[in-house]
Amino acid sequence: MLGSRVHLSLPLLSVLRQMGTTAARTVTAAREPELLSATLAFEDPKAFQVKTMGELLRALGVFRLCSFPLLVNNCGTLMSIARRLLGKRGFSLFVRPTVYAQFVAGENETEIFHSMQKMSLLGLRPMLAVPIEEDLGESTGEKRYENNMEAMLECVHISHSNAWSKDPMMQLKVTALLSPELCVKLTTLMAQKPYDLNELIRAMDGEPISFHGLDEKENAHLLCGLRRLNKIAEASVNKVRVLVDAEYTYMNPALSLVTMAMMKKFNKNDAWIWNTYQCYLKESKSLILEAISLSKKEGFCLGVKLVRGAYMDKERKLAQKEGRHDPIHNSWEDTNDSYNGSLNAMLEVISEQPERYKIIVATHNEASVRVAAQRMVELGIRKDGGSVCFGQLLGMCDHVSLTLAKEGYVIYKSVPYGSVDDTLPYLVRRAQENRTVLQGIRKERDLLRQELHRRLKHKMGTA
Ligand SMILES: Cc1cc2nc3c(=O)[nH]c(=O)nc-3n(C[C@H](O)[C@H](O)[C@H](O)COP(=O)(O)OP(=O)(O)OC[C@H]3O[C@@H](n4cnc5c(N)ncnc54)[C@H](O)[C@@H]3O)c2cc1C
Ligand SMILES: *[C@@H]1O[C@H](CO)[C@@H](O)[C@H](O)[C@H]1NC(C)=O
Ligand SMILES: *[C@@H]1O[C@H](CO)[C@@H](O)[C@H](O)[C@H]1NC(C)=O
Ligand SMILES: *[C@@H]1O[C@H](CO)[C@@H](O)[C@H](O)[C@H]1NC(C)=O
Ligand SMILES: *[C@H]1O[C@H](CO)[C@@H](O)[C@H](O)[C@H]1NC(C)=O
Repeated sequence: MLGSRVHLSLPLLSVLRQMGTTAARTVTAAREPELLSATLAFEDPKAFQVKTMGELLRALGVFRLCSFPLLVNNCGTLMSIARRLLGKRGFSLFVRPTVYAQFVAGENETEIFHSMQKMSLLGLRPMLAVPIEEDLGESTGEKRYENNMEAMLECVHISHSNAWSKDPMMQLKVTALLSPELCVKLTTLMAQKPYDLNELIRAMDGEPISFHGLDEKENAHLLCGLRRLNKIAEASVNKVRVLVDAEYTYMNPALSLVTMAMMKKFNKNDAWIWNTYQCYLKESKSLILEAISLSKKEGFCLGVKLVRGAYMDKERKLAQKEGRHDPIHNSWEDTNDSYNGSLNAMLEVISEQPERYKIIVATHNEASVRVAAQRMVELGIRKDGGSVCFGQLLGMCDHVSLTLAKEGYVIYKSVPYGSVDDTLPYLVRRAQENRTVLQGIRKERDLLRQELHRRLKHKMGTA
């Protein structure tokens, strides 16, 4: 008995020593899950040894800016005023070396190549994202959507054609290929009478289906949009996993509809198309359970990107304005519980069929990451098996990502690329992520400072 305990603990002990903890002596095999949380303490400033001095200082500066609530809460307005006052070039001169460099990989393949290569050396995998964003009233004709499709096809190409791509992923925004207005209309129509997945699939293959409730023009646009989605899925299947983003509640059902159709068509043997679930929504848990049972009924593999959700303020304001009930959980704690519940539901089906169900735990929240890692041990899910992976955004919480990579977990960094103007709405949202900004980043800032001090001391010691 004692022998087996010692045997089981040895590899963990050595990990603990590496991480510099002293808790090792109390180790027993029965307490393995707690041990694991000790190794995932995310308190090791060594994670930042790989950063250059410039990167270290930049990160500290940007996070310092993010710690002023006044600045953060009005960041959208400030950015657009600065953009108007300074003009495109002047604004770019100011934003590029700071906020942009922190959160965006670059404008084109040449520029992103460097940062991707470095990431892959650290054991991080890329999840490229073309930040094309649209909300209602911003769309302009079929040509624009065709251009967006070309940009996404290029993203598929960049994602899988380089040495740094290992089982690559990319993000896809449906509203870049199908007008947000139509997505809203489909959402309303679906509530009255559901659409048939098979009809959508036939439309993807080019059949001129006429969908109920749409006029001729809308129907034609839907057919074009479905063909665009089909083209991207065909280009990426067996090469790049495509993770469809969740957006606003008044269009999400339509986005899920086309995503489910793509899953049914392309996910026969493996999850190439994934859908996103936002746990800040009161209905998120039932949506996930629905997706699981649909995948069983229709026989497709299900990939899930689990996030808390990025559009809280806008959703709340809109619901208030329209006198609807708030679709977002009442408190952060409720969102947190909801995340835990959905995570658990997915991990349980994964432990039964890891080849048919996959999840990316897309969060910067250390507690959520630890809970996931703990449940994986309890359920016997392999950390390097690929059915459970983790995701963080480029430039955010590198201490979490680098620790996970070091511990052998599969970890992706979401990497947006594009011009300053195209990535602006994305940058504004990053600054506004309250909790992460105010808590997680505070810790990252402390770790960055420790690393800075260590280097300065080292420099003075050798000088
Ligand atoms: C790889 C990746 C992909 C992503 N894709 C998407 C996507 O497709 N769609 C999308 O919407 N977002 C997406 N995101 C963004 C994600 O939603 C945010 O990064 C996330 O909300 C931040 O939460 P957290 O778990 O990292 O941090 P935490 O700090 O633990 O949580 C902050 C989040 O909790 C929620 N919250 C905060 N206060 C309250 C409150 N008072 N009441 C209720 N809820 C509250 C909000 O969602 C807030 O963003 C993605 C993120 C990553 C890393
Ligand atoms: C990539 O972008 C940079 C900066 O805008 C530019 O200098 C460079 O010429 C571009 N390279 C290509 C191949 O487009
Ligand atoms: C959030 O949820 C996790 C489980 O996912 C839990 O460990 C943690 O204590 C929760 N935090 C709060 C503040 O409720
Ligand atoms: C997380 O969810 C699981 C299952 O729903 C539950 O057993 C567990 O107690 C939850 N953990 C926390 C910390 O809430
Ligand atoms: C979070 O941001 C919102 C607006 O973006 C703001 O009203 C709120 O005060 C912020 N919360 C904290 C704790 O800074």
